[in-house]
Amino acid sequence: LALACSPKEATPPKVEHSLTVLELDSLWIYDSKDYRRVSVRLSPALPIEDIYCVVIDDSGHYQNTFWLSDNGGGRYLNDDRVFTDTLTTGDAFAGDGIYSRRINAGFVDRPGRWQFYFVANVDALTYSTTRAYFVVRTNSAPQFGNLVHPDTLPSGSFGRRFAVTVTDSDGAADIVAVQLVRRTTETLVDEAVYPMHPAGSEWEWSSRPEVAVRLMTGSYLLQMRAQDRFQRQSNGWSVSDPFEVFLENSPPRIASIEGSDTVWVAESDTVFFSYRLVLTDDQTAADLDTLRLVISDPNRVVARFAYFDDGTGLDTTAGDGIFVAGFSVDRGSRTNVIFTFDWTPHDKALQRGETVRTTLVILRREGGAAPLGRGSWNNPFTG
Ligand SMILES: [Ca+2]
Ligand SMILES: [Ca+2]
Ligand SMILES: [Ca+2]
Repeated sequence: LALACSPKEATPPKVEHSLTVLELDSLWIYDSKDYRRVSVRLSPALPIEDIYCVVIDDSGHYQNTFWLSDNGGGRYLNDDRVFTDTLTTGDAFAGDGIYSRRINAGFVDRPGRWQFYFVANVDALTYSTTRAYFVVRTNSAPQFGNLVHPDTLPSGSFGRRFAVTVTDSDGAADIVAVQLVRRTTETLVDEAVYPMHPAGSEWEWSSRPEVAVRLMTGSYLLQMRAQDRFQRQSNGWSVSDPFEVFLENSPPRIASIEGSDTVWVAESDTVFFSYRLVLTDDQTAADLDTLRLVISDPNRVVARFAYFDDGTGLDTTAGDGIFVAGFSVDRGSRTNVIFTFDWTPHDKALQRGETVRTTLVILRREGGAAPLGRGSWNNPFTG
């Protein structure tokens, strides 16, 4: 009796192992190529290499197998299943007893209710297992309901409401983005994209003057589009019927000009002076392009310049609608002649605003001595 008992007393106490599913979506979209992480914890942690998972359908038939690894996120090279991520297992820390694998929904050949059956080989004789159920289903694309939009966005209009109801039979939370898109009429290529915001059962967007930047006044084709989580994986969209909106863009105007109409120049001087112009546009300064200047004497055009609101030279700040034009004159400049300055603003649709005229007379401080010059418009520091 004593001999029969002794081997049993030498067996170490049995350690209970458990497998717990940490990460597993309950819902998978059939045919989705989006990788998701599946993780299980083996506790207590053991220095075993892998845990495998068997996928079984609702009739108990085997479908697939994949391996999970505690390798800290490196590649997993021991299987070549098309649905497993070949670049990383997705495991966060090596050796912590948590085994992970990134897989996509390609592990099943049809939608349905499935089961993951995880198995850890704790030692040659003991297995630890756990199972989890989940559903693989097809996706329903978002649907458009009532669509609200203005027929015209008048010049500079602000806060005109665009709204649409979007539903998804997979639940409202499945919708990840709704956008208003302006398209070119011929090709339906995106020209401009405006994210819409959820507001109750609708998604909405309010107009801003900048919408018509760079556009000639006219009819434009707009469309709303929505994307759910499944579509995001392939950058697919559900689109509404296109609709036309008349967008107005008026030319810019010159609000003010600061600068002298008379410049005094002494015989040995070079005199620098400048003009500061404030321009406004119904699409804000974002639509301002060039400010063009034509300088004439009573007989002919003597110079042409173009200025940009680009923050270079005398212009200290780009995009603020303020333009600065700088000049120099010296003893060679023509005196006692009325020069006209014709300032014309242009917007980014190359629409020309109204020309504003200023005049300039150059007077010599010491009279009589200097010869009449040819008249030169040096422009050493353009705005
Ligand atoms: Ca959906
Ligand atoms: Ca404009
Ligand atoms: Ca500026």
